[in-house]
Amino acid sequence: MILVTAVVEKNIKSVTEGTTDLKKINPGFSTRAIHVGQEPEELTGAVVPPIFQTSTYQQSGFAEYTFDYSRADNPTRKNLEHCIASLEEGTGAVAFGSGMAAESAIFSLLSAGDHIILSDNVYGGTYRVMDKIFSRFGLTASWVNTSSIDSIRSAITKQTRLIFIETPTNPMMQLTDIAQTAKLAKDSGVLLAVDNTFMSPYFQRPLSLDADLVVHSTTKYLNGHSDVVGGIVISKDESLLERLRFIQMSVGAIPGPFDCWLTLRSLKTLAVRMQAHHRNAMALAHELYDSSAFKQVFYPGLTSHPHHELAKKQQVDPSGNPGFGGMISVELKDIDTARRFVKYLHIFTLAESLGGVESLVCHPATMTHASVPAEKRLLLGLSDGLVRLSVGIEDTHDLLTDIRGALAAL
Ligand code: P1T
Repeated sequence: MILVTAVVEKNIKSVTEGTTDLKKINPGFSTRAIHVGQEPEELTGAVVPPIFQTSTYQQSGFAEYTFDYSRADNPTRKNLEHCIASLEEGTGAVAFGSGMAAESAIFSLLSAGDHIILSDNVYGGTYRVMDKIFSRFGLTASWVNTSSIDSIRSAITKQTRLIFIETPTNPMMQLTDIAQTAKLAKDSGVLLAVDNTFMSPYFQRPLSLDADLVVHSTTKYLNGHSDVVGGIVISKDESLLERLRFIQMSVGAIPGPFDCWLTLRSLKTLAVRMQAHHRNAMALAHELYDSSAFKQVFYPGLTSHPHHELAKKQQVDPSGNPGFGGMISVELKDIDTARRFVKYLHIFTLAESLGGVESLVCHPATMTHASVPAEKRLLLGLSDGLVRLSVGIEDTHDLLTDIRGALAAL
């Protein structure tokens, strides 16, 4: 029993303090994705750490414990937080039960009367939570085209505390210059948060460009298998992390241990998955661009994209090679043409969400962005003919055949 207790304590120590051996070799992205927070378990030698599927923990005396209650902390969740913090080049991360819960934690750092500047095109749920929930608690928001630094600058007021950007945006694929925005934020005493869901840390690391906070819907590329809903916030600022941990523990929007474990398992293949998403999306984007069926094709990897040069600089893999991810939006003539195009696809499944190994297709106006008022959608260029593709990692040839078949049937 004493031996078991000692081993368990050692395990907990490695969970809470991270891997010291790894630090010695300055490991690369995939090594960290596979090993940080995922050391073999010492009690049995299991190469894959077990799931700590427990709500509570035995305490050795009054207030004597390492873990006390799983809303406050859990070893499997901590492993996930360590791993993603390392991939995003942060010093810590705080995991949540969904991307929206993670974003809500960031907004909860603010107080009534504070002002936030947000990208005018964001995921519909981000618009909804600000417009319908946080506005009732006295936060004010300006929706700005953050691709223009001058527009951000002129929106800053004395009450501004946070700039929240999505880059590329969902679903219009517009980019914001993270380094330039971070400098403006620093000069103005304002925090910068970046929703990095579309790129994943494999293709974009905002903290290395001086952002204060990175947020993910881990539901998407980080988990990558369309079987978990989750979210996370990463930072290098210990005081922000402390406040976020307090919000995590107080509000309690936590992910369960099994979901954390599944996401950790998925992270091991993040690099190879992202390369495959990028490869397939590049092939499809060229095919779509060459077709006369589309009014516009939005993919930052195309030289025709207005932010292609910024994408080449800002969206790079850990070796510095540009990568543009797996998301493409296309504009068809109208909603009926969009409906027919989607109907003729066989491999792409009509569904919300993105970033999984399987290809999905979505109609933002009626699905992910239905909560954005129609006039606002049109101002963003988000027409009823817009279709969003989440390009999976199936065989490139099969995806091309699927697209060609749908175009021929149109
Ligand atoms: O669904 P959830 O895990 O709560 O994540 C919200 C969210 C946050 N940020 C971005 C950029 C997102 O795309 C999302 C969720 N998006 C979809 C469900 C979608 O199909 O676009």
